[in-house]
Amino acid sequence: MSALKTAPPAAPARLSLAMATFLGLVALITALGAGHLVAAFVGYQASAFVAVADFVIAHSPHPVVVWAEQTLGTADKTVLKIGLAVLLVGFAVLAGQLSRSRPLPGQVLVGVLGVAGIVAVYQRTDVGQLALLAPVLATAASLMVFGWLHRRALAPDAGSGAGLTRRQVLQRGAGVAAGAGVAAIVGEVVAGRGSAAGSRAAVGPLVAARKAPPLPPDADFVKLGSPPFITPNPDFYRIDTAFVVPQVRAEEWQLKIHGMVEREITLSYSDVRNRPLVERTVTLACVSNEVGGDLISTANFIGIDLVDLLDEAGVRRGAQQMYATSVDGFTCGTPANVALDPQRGAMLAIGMNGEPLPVEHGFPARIVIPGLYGYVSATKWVTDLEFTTWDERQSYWLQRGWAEQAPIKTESRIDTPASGTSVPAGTVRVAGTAWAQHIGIAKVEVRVDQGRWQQAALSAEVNKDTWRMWWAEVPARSGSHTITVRATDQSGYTQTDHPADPVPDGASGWHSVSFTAR
Ligand SMILES: Nc1nc2c(c(=O)[nH]1)N[C@H]1C(S)=C(S)[C@@H](COP(=O)(O)O)O[C@H]1N2
Ligand SMILES: [Mo]
Repeated sequence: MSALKTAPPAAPARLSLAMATFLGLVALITALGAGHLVAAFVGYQASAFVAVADFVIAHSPHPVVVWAEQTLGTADKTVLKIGLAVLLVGFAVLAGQLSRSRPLPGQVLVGVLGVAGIVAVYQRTDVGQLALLAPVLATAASLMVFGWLHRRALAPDAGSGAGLTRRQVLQRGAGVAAGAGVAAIVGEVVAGRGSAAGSRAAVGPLVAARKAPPLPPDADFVKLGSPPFITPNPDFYRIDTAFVVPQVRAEEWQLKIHGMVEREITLSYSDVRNRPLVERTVTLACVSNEVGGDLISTANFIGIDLVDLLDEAGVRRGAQQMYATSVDGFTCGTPANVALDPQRGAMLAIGMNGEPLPVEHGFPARIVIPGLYGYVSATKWVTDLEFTTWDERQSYWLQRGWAEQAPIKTESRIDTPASGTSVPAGTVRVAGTAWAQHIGIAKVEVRVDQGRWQQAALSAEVNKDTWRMWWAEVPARSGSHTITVRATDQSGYTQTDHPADPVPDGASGWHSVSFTAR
């Protein structure tokens, strides 16, 4: 019977509420710090906080966004950030408290949040696959730290072997949190230095001397099922060949205009910015858009008139194409006569819907030329414009078999009802959009099954370079039906029903949608 002289302090079977909460918060701080650091290298928008905030913005119902903008103004983003922070702290506290006796329940909650972060980043169109590393590593770090501290806090023989005293756990936890804080700051510095985000944030508001005319109230029929007239920046379709979004800082950006010109011109960002800016409402479309597809969006672009610059450069006769090069090596050939046409409204754009161009849409500067598919007209991160002949240079997509001339085809799309849905039988409301950039839409017609064509109501025309919304009511007895749309443009041309693939110069054909009336 030997008495134990030095009994090890008994390990708690359960963590105190305070300790459990502490561990939850350390796990949260670890995730945010690690995520922010990794995101600085793989894409700023992949940082959990940024991704989740943008996800909320993109998925908020339209009326909520309008309400937030009207009541909170530019403070809406701040309110959102604070709200998210409160929510995350709440989750962290909950994760901690669920795990008073075992780490597993809290880890499951952290894991669920991690998966949500991964989905939010995955759904983004503006970061590459590599960006998934940020939420993945953040979740892994958080799970490890949580499990490690938890086991130490509950382990027997605290203070001597595997276990730690309460004080030691607090010290280690605080140390990890401080490390995560440093990681976040390093991430912010790296992102601010190496990426365009910091440079973009410093640009400030862009105000056009010549603003686009305000939209008429009946420019869209959102309530009836058409898309909103102006596409919010986070929803604007994105197409490019960049795996990682090019990071160009405005201070370092230059545009050179050369080749078959009288005078070479080199412009800096402030050269562009300090000119009187013009704003134009333009609908961009991608040649890869299938019939019924959504690679088409509209924005108010702010920039300068390209013709003014080209006049200063003095483009020589005989120049056939404006061959544009992006920092990432992408090239794009625009017919010179289109770029030089004063009626066309070609722009060197630096702003989009009141903000500097989003990084993924070409910050600091891009080309926007109404009426041509993006691959021959809309170079993002543009740094070089060379006037040359078609023989001399072959742009990226021309080398891959796409057409040299690529005016956007007159097309139309049904947005409501969605394909495969059921609606009450009787009168069915149909709505959508139609476009014939630089010509203008004259008429949109719909028909049910093989019935007669019926004219749809059109929204007010904003300008000929933008899409136009339409709606109609059609009869439908109970059963399955197909509804079809076709547009006629202001040149008198009616959309062909001949289906064509996007290659080589854009898809054609009538869009139709099947639905069931009950
Ligand atoms: N640098 C660069 N610019 C580019 C592209 C690209 O791959 N790289 N794609 C073009 C294509 S095919 C289209 S449709 C438009 C899309 O512009 P958005 O992503 O802003 O919608 O950008 C054009 N500009
Ligand atoms: Mo495109």
